[in-house]
Formats: sequence, C-alpha cells, structure tokens
Amino acid sequence: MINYTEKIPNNIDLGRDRVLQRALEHWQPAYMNWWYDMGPSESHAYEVYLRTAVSVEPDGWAQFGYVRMPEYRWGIFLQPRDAQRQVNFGIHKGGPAWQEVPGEFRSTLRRVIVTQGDTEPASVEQQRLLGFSCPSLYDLRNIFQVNVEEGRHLWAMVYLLHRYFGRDGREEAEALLARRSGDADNPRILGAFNEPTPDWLAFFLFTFFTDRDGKFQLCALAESGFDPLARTCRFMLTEEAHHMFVGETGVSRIIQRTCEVMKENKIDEPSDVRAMGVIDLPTIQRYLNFHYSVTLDLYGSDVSSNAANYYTSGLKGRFEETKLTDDHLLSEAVYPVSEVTSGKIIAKEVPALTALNERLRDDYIREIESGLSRWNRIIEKAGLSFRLTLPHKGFHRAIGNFAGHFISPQGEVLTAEAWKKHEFEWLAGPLDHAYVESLMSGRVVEPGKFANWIAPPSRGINNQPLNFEYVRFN
Ligand code: BYC
Repeated sequence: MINYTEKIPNNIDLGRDRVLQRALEHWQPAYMNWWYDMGPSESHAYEVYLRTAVSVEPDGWAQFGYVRMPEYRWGIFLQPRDAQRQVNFGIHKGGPAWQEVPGEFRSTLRRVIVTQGDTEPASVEQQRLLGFSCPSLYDLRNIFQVNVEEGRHLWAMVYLLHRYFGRDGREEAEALLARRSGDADNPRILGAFNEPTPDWLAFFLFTFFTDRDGKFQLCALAESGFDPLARTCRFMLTEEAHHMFVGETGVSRIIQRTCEVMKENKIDEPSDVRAMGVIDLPTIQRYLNFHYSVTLDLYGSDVSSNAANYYTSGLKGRFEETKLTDDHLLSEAVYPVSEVTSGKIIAKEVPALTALNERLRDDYIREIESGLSRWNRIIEKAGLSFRLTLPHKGFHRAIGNFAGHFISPQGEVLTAEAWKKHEFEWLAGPLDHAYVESLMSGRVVEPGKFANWIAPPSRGINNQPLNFEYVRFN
C-alpha cells in the first residue's frame, strides 16, 4: 500500500486518518489518469524547474528543483489552526468557527466548494496545448508551474469534499474529474472556464483577469466560518499570487515589445505593426475586452439571494471582511447596482446583503484598474498616445442585470443589430485570432531566447539567469 504520509505532503496528520487516507487513495489514480489525459500535452517526460509546496512555513513552501510533472508532489496544506477563531459575520457572528460542517449548511457549502474546485482542472484543460507554442523556456516553465498548482488547488477542494462530506463528497470529487472544459454534454460549471485559451496572449490575460477572480473568491471563502475551508483558501492564496504575476508581467512584456518596435520603426498603424511580427495595441485591447467581460460574469448576478444566504449563514464573507468596520450583518446597509430600464443604464440602491456579488466585483475592478494603469505607463513611457481602457461593466455580459442587453464599451445601450455591426472592433475576431496564432506557430526552446513578439522578463525565476534551462526535454 502506498504510504500517503510520504507520498502526499500534508499538514493535516493524514497518516492518522485511515478513512480519509483510503478515500484519497481511491481518488489519486483517477486524478493521475485525468492529468495524463488532460494535463499539459506531451509534457510527461519533461523535467521542469518547479516550486513545490512542502510545508506552510515561510521557508518550506517554496522549494525549487527539477520535477517530472506527473511526479509533482500534490499535497494538502492548510494554514495552521487558530483555536480562538470565530465566525466573523452573519447571524452566527461571535460563535466559535466551525470545525465540522453544520448540518443545515451542508448542501450549500458543498456547492460552493464544488464550484471552486471545478475551476481548477478546467483551467489546466484550457491551457493544455499551449506548451507547443511557448515563447521561451522561462514562459514554458511558468505555465507548467501554474498548471501543477491548479492541480494542487483541486486536491485542496477534494480534501474538503472527502474529509467533510462523506459519500456525497466522494461522488462530487469524481465528478470534478469527469467534467471537461468546453464539452457540449458535460461542461465545466462556470462560463469563463468553458472558453478556449487558444494562444499566449489569451493565457496571460486569463491569468491576469480570471486568476484574479480566483483571488477575490478565495479571499471571500478565506473569511468563512467553516474553518477548514478558510484555512485551505488562505494557503491557496499564496500560490495564486504567482499566477497573477505571470499574467501581469506576460502582458507587460508583450506591450513592451510592441512599443519598442513601434518606436524604433516610427510606426503606428496596426497593419505596419503586424508586418513587424508583434501584436498591435488595438488587438490587445480587443482581447482584454473579452477576458474582462467574461471574468466579470464569474461574480454571479448583481442581486443574488444565494450570495445573501452564504453571508447570513457565515459561509462566504466579503473581501477583507474582518478589516471592515460595520455590523458584519448588513441589516440596514444599501449598495448601488446598475440596471437597464427603457434603454438607459440607471443606478439603484438595493439591500447590501443581496448585492454582495456586485460588491466583490467592484473590489475586483479596483484592483484591475491599478494593473491597467501599470500597463499604460509602459505605453506612455514609450511616448505613444494609445491607452488601454476597461470597457463599461455592462459590455458583453451574460450573467446579471446586463445579460440580454447590448452595451458598447463606452456604456451606450444599443440594439442587437447596432452592437453586432461593431462586434469585431470591440472583441477579437477570426482575423485577429489567426494573426496572433500565426505568430505562435512553433515554440522557442533555446535557453535565453525569446519569441520576437514578447520582451524578456526583467529577471529569472528564483534568481536564476534568463538563459537557465528551465525545462529539460527528454
Ligand atoms: N457561469 O445568484 P447567482 C478560480 C450560476 S475562479 C455559469 O447569480 P451566486 C480560478 C450560479 O452558479 C473563482 N453559471 O450566483 C481562476 C447559479 O446556479 P445554480 C471560482 C453561473 O450563486 C483561474 C445561478 O447562475 N470560485 O478560482 O450568487 C484559474 C444563479 O446564481 C455564473 C468561485 O466561483 C457563470 N459565470 O454566485 C483557476 C467561488 N455565475 O446554483 C481557478 C464559489 C453564476 O442556481 N462560487 N452562475 O444552479 C460562488 O461563490 C458562486 O457560485 C458564484 C455565483 C459567485 C460563482
């Protein structure tokens, strides 16, 4: 029998919990089958310079070394328990945090955990072919790091399902390996996770925009009164930071390279920029509009009784809940949401308790705005007048009050026909995708070399030089 205390690094005393050990023992081969089928394609023999979490101590969770990805030590890590921790919001506020699932919240909690868990393998599936078109060994190593950590995040949710939800949890854990991103019959749960990630521009924007939804959702779940969920999410957040770094710097490097080429050659027209083999800024804007809008949908409906119930029950809090200074009940508070009435977008106040999805979306937008201004500083420094902008919150939305309406990036309410006429000025169309894919038809794997369309990063991973052999092909 496999010794899981060694094979699965953990800080939950797994070796003492025979029932859980057996459940995970049963699930692990199915997970490995999924990884072989749906993980990064043809990568199984590569040796990748990866960071592995081996403990939650500051010096323990980031160990670097060459690993074949199927041998990555997917572990179970929870932030250490604080015996004094309480439920910090909702009607149970002030009571001790729950160490077991309260019976009345069982199905609600399971649904939240399954929804969170479902996104993790989905993103690996979305990215599985990108290794074939990587712009450098550095970038190849980074996408693989993101992929194995998403795999670990799946383990984190599967641990909760197995440990706290009995047979239902085991069935849900199996179903997490059965759904497939984009599958017509058995798709992933949330919209953005069924969209393709066809190229590296899409990948970097995904990790900037969509992984950041991961951050905000995990922050909200890290406030949970169900302590094992809170502690699990706290540790996941440490890994999420690297994913957003990959996204932000990836887009920065693409912008940097484009600006260099535009300046050097004194060109401005997208067709001239494309002739130089880099990605023109308007195309980046169209990709951005897509990733931003589908990610805004991930926050759910603007007004949601589900969100109100999660909060009142103490299961899912607000971003930085314990730093907020109000009653943590939201019994009187109101919050503004937008809706489309008679062809106009109007703001109206609703009970804040029902607007928690919208509030989290607004917290997210604020952080996105700072990232966008960092990108714009690169363009400004190059002396170019172009600026990237965020489209209106209602643009291209499929969930919430804007769903079914046709809103321009500037926030005008249009007819379906008028909107369709401009669609490919606002969103990347087949020609844009074909161009970007044409740049990424092969992979760049010579140590220290980078594809023409992206600037090198300012430093390597773990202080290694840029020409370090981040991936060894075997
Ligand atoms: N697509 O009241 P509503 C991450 C469903 S990303 C499809 O509006 P609620 C990561 C909803 O499920 C973070 N369906 O929403 C990033 C509900 O269906 P049911 C993932 C959608 O429940 C990158 C119905 O519409 N974590 O970690 O208040 C790489 C009405 O629901 C969508 C979480 O999401 C959509 N976009 O809130 C890797 C946290 N939106 O149940 C990883 C857990 C809504 O009536 N999830 N629906 O059949 C939640 O807290 C909530 O489920 C949501 C929705 C915030 C997603």
